[in-house]
Amino acid sequence: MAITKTISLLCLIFAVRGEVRRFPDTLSFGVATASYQIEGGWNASDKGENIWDRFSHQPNTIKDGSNGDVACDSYNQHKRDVEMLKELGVDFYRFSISWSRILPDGFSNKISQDGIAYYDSLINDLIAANITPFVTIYHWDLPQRLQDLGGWTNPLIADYYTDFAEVAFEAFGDRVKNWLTFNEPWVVCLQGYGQHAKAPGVGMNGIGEYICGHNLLKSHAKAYHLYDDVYRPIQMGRIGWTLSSNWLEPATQSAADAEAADRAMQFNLGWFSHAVFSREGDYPQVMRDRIANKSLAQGYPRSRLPEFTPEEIAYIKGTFDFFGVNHYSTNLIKMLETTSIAPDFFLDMGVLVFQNPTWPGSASSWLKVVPWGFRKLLNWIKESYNNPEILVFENGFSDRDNMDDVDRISYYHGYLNSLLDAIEDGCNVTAYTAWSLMDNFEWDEGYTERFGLYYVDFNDPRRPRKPKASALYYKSTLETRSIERD
Ligand code: PNW
Repeated sequence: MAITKTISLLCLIFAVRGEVRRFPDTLSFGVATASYQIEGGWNASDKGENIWDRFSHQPNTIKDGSNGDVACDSYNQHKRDVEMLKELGVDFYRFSISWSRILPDGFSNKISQDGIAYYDSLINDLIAANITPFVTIYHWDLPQRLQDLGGWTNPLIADYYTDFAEVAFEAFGDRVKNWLTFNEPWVVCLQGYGQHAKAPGVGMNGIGEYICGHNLLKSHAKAYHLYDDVYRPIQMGRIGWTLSSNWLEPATQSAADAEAADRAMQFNLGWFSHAVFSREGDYPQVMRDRIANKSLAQGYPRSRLPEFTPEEIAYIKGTFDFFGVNHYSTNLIKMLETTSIAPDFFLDMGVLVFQNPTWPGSASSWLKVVPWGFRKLLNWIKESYNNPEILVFENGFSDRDNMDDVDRISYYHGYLNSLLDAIEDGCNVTAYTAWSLMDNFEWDEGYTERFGLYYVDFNDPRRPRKPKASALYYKSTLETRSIERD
């Protein structure tokens, strides 16, 4: 069989190459998914409509015209999911809670008992299998009714979000000890509110993303404080969030490009990390200055980037128990200053973002294989924020339709080596998460890009899952807690 052949070939290569690198005992391994991408059951029981239901049911929003109505059918098949997690031998499973499955109208006056029962059953099965649940409270599926009220641009969303988080702490916090408030606010705000690419597709470039980000930061802080004040003393868990970041490498040795890359890091990771993890708090100075200056030049009476009060800065600063990061790829950055009447996030940033065409690609246009960027990113976080505990919550590779996924294996092999390099550099990384347990609904790309360790047949109504070669690679890596040096 092809897969067995691939595995023995890899073993042979490793055996010839030699040196084994062990992962520290302090590093735990998991896999991740998200509710809308795997659950299906979009209108099961009393579940309410969310922005991805609405968005994907409109024509011409999703590349292959698909949606997450059924997805991987995990709403009915979570027992099989737990079987797969056991087969892989992971320490933890990161999944998210669908807000409108728990609170059909978005508000906490009405709690769905079926929704609670679904996650109860999943959590109980995980704990019985000795797999630690890591729960993302929000992974992009806002209740549509709350979007009708402005979604993340409505300042009251911080209250509604914290109400939802409280329902989750109350219902699951006796067993769930690891919480993430948000997955990738940068993508939520930039692609959902600045651009049209992702739900709700507001497309208010240079304005929508900043308002979204402002309210999202406040929502995160509010939920953190609620947990810290009320639930931590009784439930004794930890809470943070996970931010996406590519590594941004200067395209040339010039001082201008070094400055441009630095600025791009601040507009990407820094937009959401500076307020929470830095000593000073607030948005990065370079963002505040540039957006304010450009806004005034464009005739706006105030900056398009909203301002925090000193009280808000203090309230948001330090709201973390760890630094969560999702990492996939690397970009090259060149200085590019242009003026424009139209507000635009990328012109605010003022750099050119591109990739080296010789870097190996994937099924996703933005995802090139650049393992060394992972080490640089982890070191950047270590240097910028006083060596925090880092948990990597996503890392992975996309292809199209492939059981014998040698390119995914080589991606993981390269990135795990780079992770070990970073740990040897002194980065305090304690968790690594592969995205994803199985192929799933890849947002606006539909089912055209597959990230799974398990293959899912989306043409079969039973959505059968089969381990790819990479699942066996990950399993053996977790068994031996070691890899071969690259
Ligand atoms: C993440 N980029 O999104 C999400 O958390 C997952 O839900 C998603 O399936 C996965 O990565 C793969 O895309 C990203 O443009 C979206 O760099 C875009 C980027 C990175 C991550």
